[in-house]
Amino acid sequence: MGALPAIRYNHLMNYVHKDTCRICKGRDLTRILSLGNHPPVDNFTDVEHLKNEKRYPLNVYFCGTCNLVQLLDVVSEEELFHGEYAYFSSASKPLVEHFRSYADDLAREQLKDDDLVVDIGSNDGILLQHLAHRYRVLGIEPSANVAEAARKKGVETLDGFFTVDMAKKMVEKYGKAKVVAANNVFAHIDDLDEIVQGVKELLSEDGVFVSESHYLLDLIERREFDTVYHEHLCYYSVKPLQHLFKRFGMEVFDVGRVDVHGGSIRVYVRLASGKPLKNSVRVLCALEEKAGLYTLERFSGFQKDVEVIRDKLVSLIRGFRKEGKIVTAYGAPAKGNTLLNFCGFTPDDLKYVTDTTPHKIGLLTPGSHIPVVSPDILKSETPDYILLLAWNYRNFILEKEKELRSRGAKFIIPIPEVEIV
Ligand code: DWN
Repeated sequence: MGALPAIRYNHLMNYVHKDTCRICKGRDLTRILSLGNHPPVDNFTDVEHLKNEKRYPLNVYFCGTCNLVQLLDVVSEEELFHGEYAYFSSASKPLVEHFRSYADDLAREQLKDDDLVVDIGSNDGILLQHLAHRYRVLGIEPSANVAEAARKKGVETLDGFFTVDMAKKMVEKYGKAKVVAANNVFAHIDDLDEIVQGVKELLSEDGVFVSESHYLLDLIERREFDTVYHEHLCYYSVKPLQHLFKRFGMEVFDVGRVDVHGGSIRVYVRLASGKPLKNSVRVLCALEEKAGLYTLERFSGFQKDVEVIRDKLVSLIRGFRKEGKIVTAYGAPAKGNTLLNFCGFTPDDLKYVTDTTPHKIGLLTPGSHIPVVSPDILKSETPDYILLLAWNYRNFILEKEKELRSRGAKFIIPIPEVEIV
């Protein structure tokens, strides 16, 4: 595993509370959401390990200086991304399609034959697999089991956490990279300075750093509170990212919104060049300003909004259970565990949760301890109600489960508002 960041962990609790902003190092930090104490959302467990389960504070803060929305309770990377990580990106077909299109974008816009493409936090090779036939590709993945899945697809993958030291060694061995990607990982990093310095080390003069993360504007506007969990240390908007990269002589030169993971933002970064930025940067910053993302007031009602969703879900599901109805859940995503634990659901509320990820099947959801089972059970059993935890794939799943719905099963959609379809 790569070097842990140089912050002290409480050896008993494996976490530390910071009191400075991750980007500007300021102290003007105000809590805007408190979800209670939660176990790491990807730490699916089993009966013999229940007693070892730890919970950590899950609170979101707003920085009054650079406006970064972030967690300050940092759980150690070892605890979160230990050897047996449960998340395989390719378990979700819509995500495979998204990254195929993403790879096509990079090939069309950024790459020429034999360029080196590096993906930090490459998971099971979901992006690089679509580029490996034409370019030199290199994944970096700290979770051994997931890295192995990438290698099986022919994607060369280095073990460990990305650091400046790793970048230097990579340049010696592979040369400079034309593209360095970091998708659904740049929001997971506590020591952003280390990563940005490493990216600068690795990138060629005309290289591009491209990163996709869940987008703060979607989170707030669609009340996607369940996307808050300890892996997600940052909830980005463009302005704080501009502040971060400017500190390293780099610039965000293009941005785009992408319809994945409940709404994400893709940013393109280069060495500061004096060349004009794409109009997209100005447009999105203006949209963020209009939406109030740079003011503390914008977040003042979020806690209440989230509690309304929780109370609706709890009364709905426990009402159905009182009527003797069978209620289950569909998809065991990381975010689903934030929702289950914030609602305080247990197997008395939800009989099981189905998931297509082989690694998760047979385990229990962290905190709520609901059994994860194969979707095959739905071929022979028709629950009365199914809580769609993987709501970000709503259309795909409702279409896929037409036959199940024709048997009378109804889906409860929790986000952006509670509805039954
Ligand atoms: O940062 C992260 C986000 C972006 O991705 C990672 N820490 C983990 C992951 O979050 P997630 O687990 O919420 O991602 P997904 O892709 O929303 O997870 C969907 C889950 O649902 C997977 O476990 C697969 C499952 N699934 C299913 O059972 N049936 C998915 C589909 C589409 C299905 O039809």
